Amino acid sequence: MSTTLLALENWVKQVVEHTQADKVVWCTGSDTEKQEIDELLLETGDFKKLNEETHPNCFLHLSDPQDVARVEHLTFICTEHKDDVGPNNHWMHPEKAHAKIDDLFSGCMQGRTMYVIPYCMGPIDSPISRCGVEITDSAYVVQNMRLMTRMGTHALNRIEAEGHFVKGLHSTGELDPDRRYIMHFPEELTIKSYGSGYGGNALLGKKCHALRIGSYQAKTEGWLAEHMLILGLENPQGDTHYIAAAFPSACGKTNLAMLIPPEGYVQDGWKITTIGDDICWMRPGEDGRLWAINPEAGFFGVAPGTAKNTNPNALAMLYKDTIFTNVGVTEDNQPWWEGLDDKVPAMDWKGNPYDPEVGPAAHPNSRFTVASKRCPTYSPKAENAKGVPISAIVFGGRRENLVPLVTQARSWAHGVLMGATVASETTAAATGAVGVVRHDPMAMKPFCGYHFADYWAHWLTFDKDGANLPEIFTVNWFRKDENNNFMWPGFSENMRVLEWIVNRVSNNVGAHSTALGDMPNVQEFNLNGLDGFSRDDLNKLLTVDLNGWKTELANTTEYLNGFGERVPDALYKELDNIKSKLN
Ligand code: GTP
Ligand code: SPV
Ligand code: MN
Repeated sequence: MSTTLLALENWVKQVVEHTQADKVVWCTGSDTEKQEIDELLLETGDFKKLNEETHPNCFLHLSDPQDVARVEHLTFICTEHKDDVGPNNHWMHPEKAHAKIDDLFSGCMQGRTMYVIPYCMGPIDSPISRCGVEITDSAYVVQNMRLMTRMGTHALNRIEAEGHFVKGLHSTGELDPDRRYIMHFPEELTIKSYGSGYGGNALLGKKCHALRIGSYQAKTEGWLAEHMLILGLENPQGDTHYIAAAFPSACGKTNLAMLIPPEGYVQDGWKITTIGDDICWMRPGEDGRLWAINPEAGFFGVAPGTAKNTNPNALAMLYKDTIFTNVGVTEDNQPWWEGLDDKVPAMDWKGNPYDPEVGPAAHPNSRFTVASKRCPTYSPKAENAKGVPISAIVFGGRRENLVPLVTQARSWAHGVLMGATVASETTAAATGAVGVVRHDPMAMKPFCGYHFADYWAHWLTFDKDGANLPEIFTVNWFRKDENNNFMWPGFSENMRVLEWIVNRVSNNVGAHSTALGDMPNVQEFNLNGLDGFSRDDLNKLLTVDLNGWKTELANTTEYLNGFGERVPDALYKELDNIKSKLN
């Protein structure tokens, strides 16, 4: 027996019996364990060693080509009542779901090793943190969980003391897309995932626990589990504001979280520190503010587009102790992806000689896994048990037209409406068509574990006596001109928008009111040192296209109507208010 917790011991025994695993390994999180599993992965070919001189302790993993992204059509929320999951989720009755997936798990680990990974989402000593145990037959998953969570003995100690945990059962199965399911049982705090080894489908602490199960728990317990980065922005006076921002998958969270401000800002004393890049758990503190932690301990970031000029902090952390998944490699065995530099890769992500006629060297959703502490701007505050107080919440999406660069909500309820009505172009982070505009409220479309209407109602409950809530904003870095070029330079220049946001929070800058909300006065917006971008250009990014917005709001109304009577009246009131201002 490797635990004093009977519930855990019994569950592990039962899984061994059911899956017929050959061998059970209880993960401790030790360095020796890491090395042993690395060696095993090298032996099986699941890891390939990268250039030890340029990239010490870095490995390449190439997935099955049919298993490279989240599979939303195979992801289910399984609750007693169908109504509870809403039109935003696929539903299956728990009894049916268990039967279906248990059948797949039956005997699936014969001849395989089963790893038991106790993990803690959030700092080990934080009351906001929550623990889980993932059982998996994938050593690759173990090595990713090692970087992405606080796993091993410390987590097990906390689980044994608390007596409860989220159960996550995972097997790569046959990696057959027709024998694949990602199932969540929020009422049982249980996850079962079969047939995929890819990130969000397989690292169960991340989207499955921290967002789908987490959002369900957060609703019942009075907190928020969100698909948000958290950054600290220190101004030249030395005050730090924490900003949480929700953008859909592959829409810029990692980049913004570790942004290095433009030269002039750095000289003036502005500084950005990183708390998290994907998930934020926050709850009201005694002072009425929302206090947030990053439940993760690492970054599972998009590789393509990561370069010296876009995200130098990411490059600085990626030359060591990193797992690369589905990238290409150069002749001298260095990881390579589109946008990195002008080298020509030798091998593509399928392990074939690189041929630009065939496709990109790196899969568009290729990823790096690296510990947060490798990030040069990683903030020691990320380890705070209490979390950090949030001054501003930002919602965003990828929209090539219509949506302005930045807008501030008039109130909390208006901000909740803004979040609820975000639409964004789909990306390679999930299987399916790319570039299709779809509604993605609060960037949670694939991740909210219950009915969206109840989720918006939950958001609205935070506005109560004694609350000291963050200001809410929307942004869009992705407007394009008639030549299909991005109109806003983005990346480090997004600092200019962050400056406006914190100045609004501390009442240091003006704004003008529009139908959509408050927007920067073009003359006041800091464009110092930004070559090739004029006030006219800025004006274009801040214009409200009245007719375009009338159509957008008609779509939005139809979308909200799709959630039926559970949609809070307050959202319709805010929507009507915008409509009347547009007329
Ligand atoms: P997930 O990990 O899937 O949740 O994605 P993410 O939201 O963290 O997105 P990430 O920061 O990895 O960016 C995704 C893609 O968008 C990358 O290819 C980036 O280079 C690109 N990107 C990020 N920020 C900007 C920006 O400000 N402007 C433009 N044009 N592209 C950006
Ligand atoms: C996302 O898709 O939002 C990611 C990657 O952050 S995954 O782990 O697959 O969810
Ligand atoms: Mn994400």
